[in-house]
Amino acid sequence: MTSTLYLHDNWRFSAVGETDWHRAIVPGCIHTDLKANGLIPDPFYGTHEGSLQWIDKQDWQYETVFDVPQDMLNKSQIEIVFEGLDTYADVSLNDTPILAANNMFRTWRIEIKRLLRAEGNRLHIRFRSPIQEDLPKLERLGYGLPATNDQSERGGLGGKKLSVFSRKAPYHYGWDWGPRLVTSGIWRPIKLEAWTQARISDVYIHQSSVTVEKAQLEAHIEIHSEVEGPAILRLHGAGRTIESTITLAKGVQTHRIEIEISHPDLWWPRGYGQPSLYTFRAEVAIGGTAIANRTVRTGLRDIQLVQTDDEAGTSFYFQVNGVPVFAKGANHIPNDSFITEVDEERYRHEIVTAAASNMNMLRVWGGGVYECDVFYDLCDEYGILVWQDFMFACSMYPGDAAFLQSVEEEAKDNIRRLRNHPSIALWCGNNEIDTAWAQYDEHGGWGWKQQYTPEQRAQIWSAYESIFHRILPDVLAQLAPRAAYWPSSPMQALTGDRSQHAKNDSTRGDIHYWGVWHAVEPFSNYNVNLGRFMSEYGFQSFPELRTVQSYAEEKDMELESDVMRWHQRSGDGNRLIKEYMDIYLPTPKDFPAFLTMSQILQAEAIKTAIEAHRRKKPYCMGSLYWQINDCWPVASWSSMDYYGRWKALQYYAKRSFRDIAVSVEEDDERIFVHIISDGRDNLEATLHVQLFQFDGQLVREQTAQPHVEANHVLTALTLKKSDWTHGCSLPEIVLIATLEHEGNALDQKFHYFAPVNKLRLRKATITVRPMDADETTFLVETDVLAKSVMLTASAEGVFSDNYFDLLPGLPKTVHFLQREQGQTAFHLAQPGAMTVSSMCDWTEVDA
Ligand code: BMA
Repeated sequence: MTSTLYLHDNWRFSAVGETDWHRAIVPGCIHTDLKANGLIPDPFYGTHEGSLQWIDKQDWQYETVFDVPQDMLNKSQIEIVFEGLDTYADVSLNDTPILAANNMFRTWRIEIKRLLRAEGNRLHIRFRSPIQEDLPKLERLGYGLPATNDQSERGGLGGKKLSVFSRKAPYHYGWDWGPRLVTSGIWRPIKLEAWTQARISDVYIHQSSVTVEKAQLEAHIEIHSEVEGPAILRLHGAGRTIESTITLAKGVQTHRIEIEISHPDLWWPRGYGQPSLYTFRAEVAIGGTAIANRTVRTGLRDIQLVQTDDEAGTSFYFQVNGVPVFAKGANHIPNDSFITEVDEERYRHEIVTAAASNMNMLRVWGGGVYECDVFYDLCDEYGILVWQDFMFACSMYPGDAAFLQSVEEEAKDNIRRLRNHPSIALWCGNNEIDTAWAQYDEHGGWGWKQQYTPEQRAQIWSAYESIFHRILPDVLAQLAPRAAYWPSSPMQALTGDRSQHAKNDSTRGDIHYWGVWHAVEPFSNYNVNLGRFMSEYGFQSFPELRTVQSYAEEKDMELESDVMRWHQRSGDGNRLIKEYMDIYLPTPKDFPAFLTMSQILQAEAIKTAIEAHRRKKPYCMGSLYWQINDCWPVASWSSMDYYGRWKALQYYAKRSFRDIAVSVEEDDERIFVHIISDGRDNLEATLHVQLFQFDGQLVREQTAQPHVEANHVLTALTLKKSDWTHGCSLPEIVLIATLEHEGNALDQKFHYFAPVNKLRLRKATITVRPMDADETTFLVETDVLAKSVMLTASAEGVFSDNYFDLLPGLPKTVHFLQREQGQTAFHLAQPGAMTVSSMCDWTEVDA
């Protein structure tokens, strides 16, 4: 059997050329180690990042000394495994060089038995500065490559954008929501693995066909053997053991075992069924003794990306086990600039948040990292589908042989590591490069190609085609034959002509719609600019005051202060938030109120988009907003801040993504009440529509008994606006649509007849009363319509609902859920000190 020894102890580090050594934490990185030793200040505080740009210009060395137990030394093969080195790393063991690593995303395995001794082994890693390493590559190429988000100026490199030359997380070099902190270090585990005779190096459960009746699987079991001759190969799983006699050869070989499971427990995305999982264990035995084994987990499902022509264009949706799934979710970026700071609890908090927000998909965006195993394990467990980008974003890349080879190896390593995860629905080549370069549209794109000579252009595009149209799809087809590949997000189709590139009115492929925000278009444009699959759209906000206080002092609490501008990386971000706020919301009375109102603004924007996309199902089959999380405390498009604190948007998304949802819209004459079902069963529901004055007086009501068909959108009621609002003052009424099934409320939406800043809101007196002896559940009531009721708690956690509107006579019950370590990320708990307020409290409106 393989025995394993993690080499995470006794590490120290120093700057190359210096003699001072300091304690290091492995896995970790140079920035976190410098900080832990008090050698640099907190990189996220104030403007500290600016003074830390020297770190990436310097070479760093790490070393440890370790012993090896005798039983391990006795094995005939001893390998050292580096699951991730960031990035240019020269490794030596007992003064013999064993590895020169050059790609952060690769795994390295080296046989080292001959170099090992029982005691005092010295493992030394020298990390060459990624900046010094890559500058000559730029010189050699002779021209720069576009890399829109690379903040080279901040790094003291002028216009020299080096991110494209390294296979290293692109966001380390800065992004429009992230700092420039170019790390070096041992970012994933290092271990010794020792074995004799044979080792099972990989088990891939290939799903040849999966239906409700039958799953036909083929286990591909890769064995590394140093012996030859007969052996028994067994596969345990799904309540049986399949055994076959094999003949081992020396070296690496793959054996296949077929498995048939009738009526399998299928893996379903959240909302469609249980995300059932199966565990398979492969075992090799010689002469009656098991010598190697390996366990993997997977879920059985059939996933297809369906692109078929229809009268409107070409579909773009995921079909899981034969059911078309409307993808609801968000884009994910790395949870930290220093990825090793993200422990399992933080990953769990994110995935539990996604599931609790009624999402079923996250997109692992291409400017970050191929995520850690635990991220995908959690997605498997919570039924969250993954749209997986390869790590390329908003840049053009070199096409020399060494670079292409490195990309190919990186793709192999990561596909092999991740291909058993049932949650992965799609592999996508890159983020926004097809659209930015726009090869076939001379005047299209982001103005990149126009800077180059015809020869340079040809060279750059040829590198693009090698990576995204050849290497990545080929490797994927070899290693995960039934997985879907999409060359770039967004794109229309791989046509090789102008119609390849995405547009806001594309009737095929996916769309990133940024007209609202970057082009200051009105929120209502979300209703018209939508396509078959909305893989990005977004709107910024500020984090809450507590979070701002983690990086700013009282004197910085002003939009134009250096610190507030430092923690805003989208050029015009702060101005855009203000501009939109002037259009849609009343004026906040002070800075803390401004922070809160920015969250309401963002939430209102994204709610408009989500509901517009869902109402257009099945034409539109996906809505992933930009972005669920942050990598440091900052103003950004996130719905949850760096500390995992839910912004207003997270609560709005939870409501707008409900599996069975009500959505109200109006035109000049009519009010439409739609019911959107992502459910798998038909429902006989009850729909109440009631019109109230802000003082709680009922003006008019109507009830309907709609038949809600599974997985459909229905316009359940169309009301004549003039009849319904007759005799009312429009800024003082609200229409409330409530959908019920067998006495349970499925959804409730408030709809107003004037923009929020024109509503005649009055100062509300809101009471919050505990409903249980434990004081975890509360009844919230008001005396007059209260807009965006905000509850705060001194404990870290979330409320079951928040930032909701409240009408007299319609009290609301909420409970508090605390974050916790362990199996569930949320549990019912006391919120500690609470406050309650609503929009009138944050604006200049007086009682
Ligand atoms: C997109 C993303 C990111 C970016 C975001 C906000 O298009 O792909 O590159 O951070 O917009 O500008």
